[in-house]
Amino acid sequence: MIERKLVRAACAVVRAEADRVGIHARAPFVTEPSDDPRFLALQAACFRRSELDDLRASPGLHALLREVFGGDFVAGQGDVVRAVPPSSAPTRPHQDGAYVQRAGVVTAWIPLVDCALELGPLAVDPATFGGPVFPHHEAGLLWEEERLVARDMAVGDVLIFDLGTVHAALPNRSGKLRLSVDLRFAPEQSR
Ligand SMILES: O=C(O)CCC(=O)C(=O)O
Repeated sequence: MIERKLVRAACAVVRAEADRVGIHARAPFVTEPSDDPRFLALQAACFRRSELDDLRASPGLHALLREVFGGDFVAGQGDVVRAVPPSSAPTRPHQDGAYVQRAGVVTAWIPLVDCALELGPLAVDPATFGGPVFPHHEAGLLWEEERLVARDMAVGDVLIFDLGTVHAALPNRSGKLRLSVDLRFAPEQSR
């Protein structure tokens, strides 16, 4: 469990910056989000902010990382802030290990708002946790949808997975922005 006050503070920053850079519920991404200048502007604006640093340093999150993986973790290994309007193409199935070179990196996917299934949370294939990384094509991995599991998530929840875990986002079918961050951490001893 992550301290809710840290999540709410980060959420206020991401919501305000999304609004400022023009990411609104009625203005979906028509390309890959990372090809949209608003997405890049959001990253630049948010990661200067201390509220995001406070979330990366969350004692609750680091305690969970220690419990799941053992040892201490270093933040800032390729973080992404997401404000996903309805009707944007959801993130396709992939493994972070196809894109992240550093061994042992883990991802904490954190909804910044209560994230029921209709808001498009992340889905994972639990059977792939700890497994090998498969070759990806340009659009990710072809993966059977039935293998992906998602749950309603609430502020304070976190989904933690490793470089081998196949994951994808569900479509955002709500009328609202889905606000989340993916924070990446490396094991302290791999520095
Ligand atoms: O939030 C998303 O849409 C995708 C997140 C993701 O792919 C990740 O956390 O690695």
